[in-house]
Amino acid sequence: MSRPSDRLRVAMQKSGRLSDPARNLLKQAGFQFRSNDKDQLFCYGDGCAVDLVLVRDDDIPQLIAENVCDLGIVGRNVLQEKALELRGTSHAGLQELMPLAFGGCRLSLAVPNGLDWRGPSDLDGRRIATSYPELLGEYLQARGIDADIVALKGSVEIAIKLGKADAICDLVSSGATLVANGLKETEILLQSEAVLACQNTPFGDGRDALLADFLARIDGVMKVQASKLILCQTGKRELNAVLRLLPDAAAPVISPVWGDDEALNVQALCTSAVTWQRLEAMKSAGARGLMVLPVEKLLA
Ligand code: PRT
Ligand code: ZN
Repeated sequence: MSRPSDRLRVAMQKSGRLSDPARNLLKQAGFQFRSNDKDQLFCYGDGCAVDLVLVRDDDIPQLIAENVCDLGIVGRNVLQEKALELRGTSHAGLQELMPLAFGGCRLSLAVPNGLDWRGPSDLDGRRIATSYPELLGEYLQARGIDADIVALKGSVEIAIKLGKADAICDLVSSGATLVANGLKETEILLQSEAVLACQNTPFGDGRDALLADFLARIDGVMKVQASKLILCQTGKRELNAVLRLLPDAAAPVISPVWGDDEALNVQALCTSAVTWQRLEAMKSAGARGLMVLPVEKLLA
């Protein structure tokens, strides 16, 4: 099915863990929509060439593969599972364009607490319940493990109690669900987060330019979210020790302090986490008056 080439259609989760952060991301990137009513399934872009389609997260990869939508915001777990499922069919291939730093979780194997776990080969001849049969199948095959995959749509964590499986392969975030069900995490198959997905070939029409602009804006928002401005003073002799603690600051600005020949001002734009531990280490290295400021907009 061909798509109009003068607009981008973005699929995202209608309601669930990813829907609010996905909407916020688009809002921060300056995209607005005519209806913010969550019951509406199609939201027309207001003053922009981007429209929204609100669906279940599991449907997003297929909508992209079938050309119904151009882009999607979806968990890497769902994207990779569907990409494996669509392999060898006539559907277009899928790719991850950009990780989005929310919806973090991992796809893991878990077994009952009482089981003595020696390694993945313990699963030989066992039954494993999962909603991710493709990813699990690929993992088992790569290790030559012959186990039965019990595909379930939900409630995977109780499959062992129900006598349906000996182990499970499910998403884990805090780990509280596993603990509540007497299970322990043994192997991580996939680290996941929300990602921007699309087909793995260029559109070959006006949407390629729209996509480039869309990505530049999303990238700008991601960089701002990760960026912090650090201001402090330090002595000339301590400067190098302080700068060593700012390896992520591309070009720190160093300037004199009025009336104090031995002191310097340091201004650094940091692109990774500025933790209390890091600030304490900077103080021990000779930094004074440390101040951390959020960044609102960045234009490189
Ligand atoms: O209705 P729809 O199909 O759209 O939504 P859904 O119910 O299928 O998805 P939803 O909203 O639950 O999750 C959407 C996406 O969020 C997932 O595909 C993941 O990419 C991501 N995500 C992040 C998670 C979790 N964290 C998560 N903890 N998805 C599910 N869980 C579940 C997990 O399955 C388990 O039951 O939470 C439980 C474990 O959580 P902890 O914190 O106890 O470990
Ligand atoms: Zn779902």
